[in-house]
Amino acid sequence: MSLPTAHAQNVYGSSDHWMGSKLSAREQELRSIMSLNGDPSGSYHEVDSFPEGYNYGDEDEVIGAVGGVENKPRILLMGLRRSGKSSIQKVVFHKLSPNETLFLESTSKVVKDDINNSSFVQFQVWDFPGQIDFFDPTFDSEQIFGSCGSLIFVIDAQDDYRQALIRLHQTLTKAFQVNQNIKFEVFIHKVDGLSDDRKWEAQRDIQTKATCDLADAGLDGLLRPSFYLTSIYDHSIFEAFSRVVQKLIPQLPTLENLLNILVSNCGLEKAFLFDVVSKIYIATDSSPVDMLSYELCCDMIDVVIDVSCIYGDDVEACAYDQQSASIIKLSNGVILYLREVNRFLALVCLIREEVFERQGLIEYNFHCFRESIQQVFEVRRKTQGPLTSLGSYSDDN
Ligand SMILES: Nc1nc2c(ncn2[C@@H]2O[C@H](COP(=O)(O)OP(=O)(O)OP(=O)(O)O)[C@@H](O)[C@H]2O)c(=O)[nH]1
Ligand SMILES: [Mg+2]
Repeated sequence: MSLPTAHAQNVYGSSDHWMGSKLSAREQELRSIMSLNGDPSGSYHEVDSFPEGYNYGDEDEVIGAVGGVENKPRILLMGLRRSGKSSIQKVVFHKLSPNETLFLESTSKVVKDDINNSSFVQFQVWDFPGQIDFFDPTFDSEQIFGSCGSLIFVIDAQDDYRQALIRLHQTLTKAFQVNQNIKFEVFIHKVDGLSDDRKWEAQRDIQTKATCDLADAGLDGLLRPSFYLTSIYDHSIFEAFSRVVQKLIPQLPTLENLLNILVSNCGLEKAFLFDVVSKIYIATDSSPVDMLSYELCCDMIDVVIDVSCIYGDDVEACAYDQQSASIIKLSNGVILYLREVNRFLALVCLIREEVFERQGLIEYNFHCFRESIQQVFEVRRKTQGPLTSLGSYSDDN
């Protein structure tokens, strides 16, 4: 059902109005956010073509290699041996199936992985060997922690974690000495093997002990790590990584605001802005995220890509393009709605069936939302100067 544009305009104003007033205010805010965060290394590069085979390629590089990846925000994966660092990186960014991680070899030197799937999501993941020694003179902590955005410390919750807690404390304090702007994240990992009670117990125990250690070192209040329960065998690792990545996106408040406007104007239950390749959500509206909704949305992306790959007319064509859209009706009266936002991002929403009767309004507001996202890119292109042209982005869309 499509509603006349005139009606839509009466209710929501013109496209310009919906966007213009909001964005001009947001634009100012965005500029200040960007200058505040002022990350000169910036994740602002020209958008590349969709990675082949819906993957980022296996262009892992060893530290010291030269190239354009050097100045992107870094996410460091640290933790004891066999805690699951490489598995996390391979499952989230290289589509390795969790069972295949059983055959991963132990990492012997730092491996850099360039994640370059969209202009909003550009960073490097550095996977460290478990046996790294901070007191080794060859360990250059200035270089490693200096321009690091996030440090993820992985703890194997199925193992005795006393040693891991000691290492966690050493790692946090060492990194904090060098760079006080790092976002510290602790993954309490492999929780698939634990009962719910043991999961919460492990989280409480690890969180309390880590916080006490920091308090003893006089760092409580200064250094506040976030804790997540994760496993590669369910969506928890994607959800946790989503929240880590979001903290590195300076435009997050703008994106959240746009999603909030969309949700309230259309009466949606929940809306996620997904990076299609990794299924990381780079923003969502401000209502709480429930894991089931997130999993449903992830599954929907898989279905859309799979159906498109199998039944698409043109075998050569990309399985995700401007025409990509899908509506899936669930038996509980909820509708899953997916629309392409640009070649890397998709909007995935949960909508109640009765609300979806006003599909025309939803479509109209989606177009306003899509335009707004492009304007956010445009603002960034202007503020970043001619070197990081994102023009191709909107042209292609
Ligand atoms: N049950 C379970 N096992 C996991 C999970 N994540 C990783 N593993 C297993 O943990 C083992 C070690 O994983 P790796 O990813 O090699 O660990 P690592 O931290 O990179 O180890 P090093 O490179 O030696 O430091 C593998 O057998 C994985 O299959 C998880 O979420 N749950
Ligand atoms: Mg490893």
